[in-house]
Amino acid sequence: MLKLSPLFSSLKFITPFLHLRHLSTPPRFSLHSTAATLTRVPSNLTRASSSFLQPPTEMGSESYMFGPYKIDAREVFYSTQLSYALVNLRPLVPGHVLVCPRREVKRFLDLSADETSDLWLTAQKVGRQLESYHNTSSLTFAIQDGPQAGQTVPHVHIHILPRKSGDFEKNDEIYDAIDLKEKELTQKLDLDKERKDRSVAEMADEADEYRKLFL
Ligand code: AMW
Repeated sequence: MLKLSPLFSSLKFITPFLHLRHLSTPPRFSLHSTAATLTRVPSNLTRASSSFLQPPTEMGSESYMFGPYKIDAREVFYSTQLSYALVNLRPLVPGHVLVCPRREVKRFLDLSADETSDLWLTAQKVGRQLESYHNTSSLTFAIQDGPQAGQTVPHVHIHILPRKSGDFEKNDEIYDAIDLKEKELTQKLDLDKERKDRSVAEMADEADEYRKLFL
């Protein structure tokens, strides 16, 4: 059975800080408009039929790169010829996963039409399964496209986060949590213990569970 990181129990600890952060430093932009931008799916994709989705590929011996990181194949739970989905090293909520193009592309704008279609259709498929698996009722899809948008790994990735009532004090605080830099977290929140990288074994266990959802 999937064992969840102790980080999840720290969310209530994170949220008061996020709340204070809003009070002390007014956002330079509306979180609502950011959320809308982050989650907007290209209109041509809303009409796409599932036939555009590349068929799933066999997994096992393949190698995957996530920016500069070589990803252990055991952490990947779904893949097509153009995209793959992996569990997160430091998930913010249960089921926080990433969907990436196989090609190492830094910016969303650099994806081909086929890669863009496949990436979002893969995200849709993964999101549907994880929402159900985690017994949640909503999903956050987010891309931080470029370093000034908060991207820390220079390889396009869609964050998928199953959401449920009360997971964050205010819904949009999830975007702050995605954006918070490691340094800021360790300095201000002393979350070293909770935020430490998960082991390959723990991530592989989670990926094993999710892989069964796509058989
Ligand atoms: W970004 O700030 O670039 O939008 O998000 C990077 C995400 O990638 C974070 O959620 C982080 O936890 C995750 N991450 C970083 N390195 C790895 C890795 N080697 N394997 C899985 N997830 C990773």
